[in-house]
Amino acid sequence: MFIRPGGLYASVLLLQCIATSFGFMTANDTIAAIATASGDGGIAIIRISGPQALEIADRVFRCKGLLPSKRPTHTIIHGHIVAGDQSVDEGLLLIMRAPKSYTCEDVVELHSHGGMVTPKLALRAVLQAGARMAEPGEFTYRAFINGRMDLVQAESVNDLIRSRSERAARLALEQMEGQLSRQFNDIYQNLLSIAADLEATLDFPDDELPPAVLPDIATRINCSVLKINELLARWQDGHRLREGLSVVIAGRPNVGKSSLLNALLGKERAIVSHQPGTTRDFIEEIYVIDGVPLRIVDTAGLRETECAIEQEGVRRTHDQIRRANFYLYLLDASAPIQDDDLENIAKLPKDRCILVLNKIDLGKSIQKQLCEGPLVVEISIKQNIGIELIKEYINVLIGRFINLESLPDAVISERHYHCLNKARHELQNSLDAIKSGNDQLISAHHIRQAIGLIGTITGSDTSEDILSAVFAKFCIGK
Ligand SMILES: Nc1nc2c(ncn2[C@@H]2O[C@H](COP(=O)(O)OP(=O)(O)O)[C@@H](O)[C@H]2O)c(=O)[nH]1
Ligand SMILES: [Mg+2]
Repeated sequence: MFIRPGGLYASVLLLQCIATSFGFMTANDTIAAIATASGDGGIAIIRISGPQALEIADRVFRCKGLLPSKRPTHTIIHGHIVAGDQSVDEGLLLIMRAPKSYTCEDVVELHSHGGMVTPKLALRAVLQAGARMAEPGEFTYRAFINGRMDLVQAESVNDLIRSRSERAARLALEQMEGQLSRQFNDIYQNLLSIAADLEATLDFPDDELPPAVLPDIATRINCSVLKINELLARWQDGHRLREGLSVVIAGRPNVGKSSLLNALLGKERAIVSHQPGTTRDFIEEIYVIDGVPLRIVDTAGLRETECAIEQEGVRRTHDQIRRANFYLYLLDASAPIQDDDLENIAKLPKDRCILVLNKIDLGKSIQKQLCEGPLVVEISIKQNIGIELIKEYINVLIGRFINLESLPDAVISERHYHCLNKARHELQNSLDAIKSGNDQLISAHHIRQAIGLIGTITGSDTSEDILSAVFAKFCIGK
C-alpha cells in the first residue's frame, strides 16, 4: 500500500546519523508511550517499539502458557499487566514483530482500561522494565527512517489525526497512502532525467549537437514547471480546508452573540445572560458545515467601558476581527440602530460579512434596506426563526473562499509550498540559461538545485532542521 520512493533508501544511512544528533536515538533503544488520548476512555493503549519490546513484554505481562516473546507475530494474549509483583490491570497484549509493524521494528501494544490512572501506571511499569519515554512523533519518525513511509506520508499521519472534517480526513488518508508522494516523485524523476540529458550534451562540441536537443529539453523543463504550478494553485483551498475558516460573531453587548453561537453548535457552549458584558474573553469552537470546518469565535460586545477586564475583552475582539475570514455582525432589530453600530459595520468588508438582525420577536425597529451591501438576515434565536437561513448565507461566504465544486485531490502543506516555489524559481532560471545563452552548465546547475528542493519535500534529501520541525508538531505516542 505504501510506496517507496526512489532515493529514500540511499539516504537512510545518512538520516540515521542525523537522528543521533537530533535527539531521537535509533536502532538499539526501545521507546514507549500512551498512544490514546487521555481521559475517561474504555481502553488505553501503551505502545512499545524497539528491539527490547518483547523482552519488556515478558517483564510486565503475566499470562497462561508461553511468554509473550515465545509467541508468533500478530497474536493477542489475555493476562495481567504487572509492576514487579503487583498487578496494575487486567488487559490484552498484541505482538507485531519486525518488519510487519507501524515502525518496522518489534512492536508490542498493551491494552489496559482507560482513565487518568491505570494507563500511567502501566506505562510506568514499561519504563521501569527498560523502555525509554518516546518523544513526540517518534513512532512515525521510526517508520520514516525505516523506509515504511516518506516524509510527505509521515506528515499526513498528523494531518489525519488533526482533521476537523470528513473532507480533510479523506485528503489526509489519500496522502498517507502515497497519492501526493507519487506526484512529487514524478516531478523528481523527470528532473533527474532532464539533468542527465542536459549534462550529456556537455560532451558534444557545440557544432555537433543536433539542433532539436536543447529546445526539446526546454519543453520538458516547462512541463515540470506546469506540474508544479498545478500543485501550487491548489495550496490555498487545501490549506483552508485543513485549517478551517475563522468566523467572528461581533456586535454590541446583549444583542445575542453567545445565543447565536449556541444555536449554531446546537449546545449551550457560551454563557447567555441578560446582563450586558457577560462574555469577556473570546470563545472559539469548531463547527463543520458542508465538509468545511469553521472556527467560530464568540466575542466580548463592542462598547466603551470603564471595566478593565471588559476593556481587555474588547481589545481581544478587535484582534479577532482583524484575523477573521468573515463576520456575523449582530444587531438588536427591536431597538433603533446606534451610531457605533454604523461605524463598526462601515469598517467591515461588505463581501465578507453577514448582518444579522436578531430579536425580531420583539419587533422591528431596523429596516433591512437600511443596511446596504452585505447579506442581511432577520432572525429570532428565541423563537428559532432564520437560523437555517444564516447557515445558507454562511455557505455563500464559504463559497467566496473555497471552490466547493472542484476541491483539490491533493493538498500540499505550507512546507511543501515553500519548497515548490523555490524549485519553480530554479527551473525558470534553468530555462533562461538555455534560452538566452544556450548555457547547459548553468542550466544543469539550477535543475540540480530544484531536484534538491523536491528531495527535501519527500525526505530523500532532508536536513536535521526540517525533520525536527516536521516531527515536533506530532503528539507523544504517534
Ligand atoms: N427576545 C429575544 N431575546 C433574545 C434573543 N436572542 C437572545 N436573547 C436574549 O438576549 C440576552 C443577551 O443574549 P446573549 O447571547 O448573552 O448576548 P451577547 O451579549 O451578545 O452574547 C439574553 O437574555 C438572551 O436570552 C431573541 O431572539 N429574542
Ligand atoms: Mg456574550
